[in-house]
Amino acid sequence: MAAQGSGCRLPPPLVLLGLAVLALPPPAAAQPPPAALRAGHAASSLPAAAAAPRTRYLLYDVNPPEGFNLRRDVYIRIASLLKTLLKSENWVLVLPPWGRLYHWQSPDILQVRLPWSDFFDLPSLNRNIPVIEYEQFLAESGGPFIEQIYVLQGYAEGWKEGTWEEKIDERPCIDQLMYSKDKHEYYRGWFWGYEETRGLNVSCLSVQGSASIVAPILLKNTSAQSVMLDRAENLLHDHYGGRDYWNTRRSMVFAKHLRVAGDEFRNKYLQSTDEADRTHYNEDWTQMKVKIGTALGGPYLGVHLRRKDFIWGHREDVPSLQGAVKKIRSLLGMLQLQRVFVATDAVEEEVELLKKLLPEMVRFEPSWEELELYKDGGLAVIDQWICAHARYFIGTSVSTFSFRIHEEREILGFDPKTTYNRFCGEKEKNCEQPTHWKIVY
Ligand SMILES: Nc1nc2c(ncn2[C@@H]2O[C@H](COP(=O)(O)OP(=O)(O)OP(=O)(O)O)[C@@H](O)[C@H]2O)c(=O)[nH]1
Ligand SMILES: *[C@@H]1O[C@H](CO)[C@@H](O)[C@H](O)[C@H]1NC(C)=O
Ligand SMILES: *[C@@H]1O[C@H](CO)[C@@H](O)[C@H](O)[C@H]1NC(C)=O
Repeated sequence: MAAQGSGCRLPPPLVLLGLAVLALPPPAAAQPPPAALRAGHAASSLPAAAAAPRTRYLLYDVNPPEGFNLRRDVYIRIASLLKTLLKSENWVLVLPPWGRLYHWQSPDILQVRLPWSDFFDLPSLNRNIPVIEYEQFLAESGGPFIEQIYVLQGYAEGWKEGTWEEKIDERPCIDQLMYSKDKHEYYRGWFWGYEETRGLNVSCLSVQGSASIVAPILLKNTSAQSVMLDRAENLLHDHYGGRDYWNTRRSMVFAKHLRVAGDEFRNKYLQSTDEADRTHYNEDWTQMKVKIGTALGGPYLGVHLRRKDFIWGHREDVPSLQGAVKKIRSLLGMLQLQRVFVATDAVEEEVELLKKLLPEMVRFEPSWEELELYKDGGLAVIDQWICAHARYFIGTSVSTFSFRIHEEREILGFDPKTTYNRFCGEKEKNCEQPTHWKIVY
C-alpha cells in the first residue's frame, strides 16, 4: 500500500469541485501521510503489487442517544461486516470519533472528537480488522469528504408477524434527515463534531437483517471510495456470541494508560495484583486463551450500581440503595470478603447516602487532573476494569455497562458463577440472572 502512494487513487474531491472558491485551508490532507502513520495498518503489510486495488473506507455512526457501551456492541457488528467485505476487496474501517455522549456530563472538559486511542488499544484492534482513526482518514483520503452516506432505517410498513426475512432496499427516508444541503450542494451534518466534513450524497436504506447484508450493496451498488453507514445500530449481529464475535470483542483491549491506572488502584487500595489474583493479561490478545475458572480475582467484591435514568423510570428490576447494601452485606459475609469496590453513576446525594450505609466501600474518585486526563469515558473504563478483576461481581439488570464487565471477566477466565450476577428489585417476583455467554476461541 505504501508503495502505491496516493497517486493511484482518485483525485481528491477538493480538486474536482473547485477548491479555490471554497476558501478552505490548503489540503495538507492531500499529501500521503508519513510512513510512520501508516505502519500497523494491516493493509500496509500486504505485498505492494503494481496493480494493488485501491483502499475503500467504511465509516459509520450510531443514533446520538446511545451510550458508550452499546456503541462498543455496534462496533462488533460492523467489524463483522468489514470481515465480509475483506473477502472481496481492500477495505479499512474508519473509527467514529467519540463525543457528545449523553452520559458524559462533567462540566468544563471538552469531550468531542475523541479518538479511539483515548479508550482502546489501536494495535490490538488492528490485529482483528484494519482500522484507522478519523484524523488519519482525513489525511490519507484527500480531504473531509465522504462520498456516499447511507442512512439505515427500518421498513415503513414494519414486518408481518411470523415472516422474518432478511432484506435491504433503497427507500425514501422515513424520518427527517439529519443532514442538510449547503449552498455548494454538499451535505452537512454532525460528523462527530468535524464541522468541515461534508457528504457528497445521502440516501436511505431500509434494512432488516444482520450486518453483512450490507456487503453486496457496498461491493456492487456503489463505487464510492468512502461510504458511511449512519444509524448503524439498525444492523443486527451476524452471529452473536460466536467465534467472530469473541475475536472482535477480545481485540477491544482497553488503552494501556487506563489499565495501568486501574491496576495501580487495585494494588494500592484493594490488595489486588495479577500474580496473586491469577489474572495475567497478555498484551497480544490473540495469544490469550485462559481456561475457564482459573482466574481468582482480587480480595474484594465488585459492584456496578447503575442509577440515574435506570431509577427515574421506577423500574422494578433495580433495587433501592438500602436493598443493594443489604445484598452487598450478605455477599461479603458469604464470600468472606472485607472489601467492596463500587462503580456507580449515582448522583452526589445518592453517593453520600451510600457512604453512610456502607462506610467501608471503596470507589475510584478522580482528582480534577485525572478527570481531565481520562475524561468521563476513561473513568468508566477504569471502573469496569476494576470490577472485572474482583473475586466476585454483581451488576445491574440489563445494563450494557454491566454486560461489558461480564465479557471482560469471561476473557480473564473467571468461573461464570462469580460473574453473571445482578441485583434484584425489592418487588421483583422473578429475578432472572444474566445469561452466561461462553467465550469461543
Ligand atoms: N464511571 C462510571 N460511569 C458510569 C457507571 N455506570 C454508568 N456510567 C456512565 O453512564 C453510561 C451508561 O450508558 P451505557 O454505557 O450505554 O450503559 P447502560 O448502563 O446500558 O445504559 P443505557 O445505554 O442508557 O441503557 C456509561 O457509558 C458511563 O458514561 C459507573 O459505574 N461508573
Ligand atoms: C443493488 O443493485 C441491484 C442490481 O442492480 C438492484 O436490484 C438492487 O435493488 C440494488 N439495491 C439497492 C439497495 O440499491
Ligand atoms: C446518490 O446515491 C444514490 C444511491 O446510491 C444514487 O441512486 C444516486 O444516483 C446518487 N446521486 C448522485 C447525485 O450521485
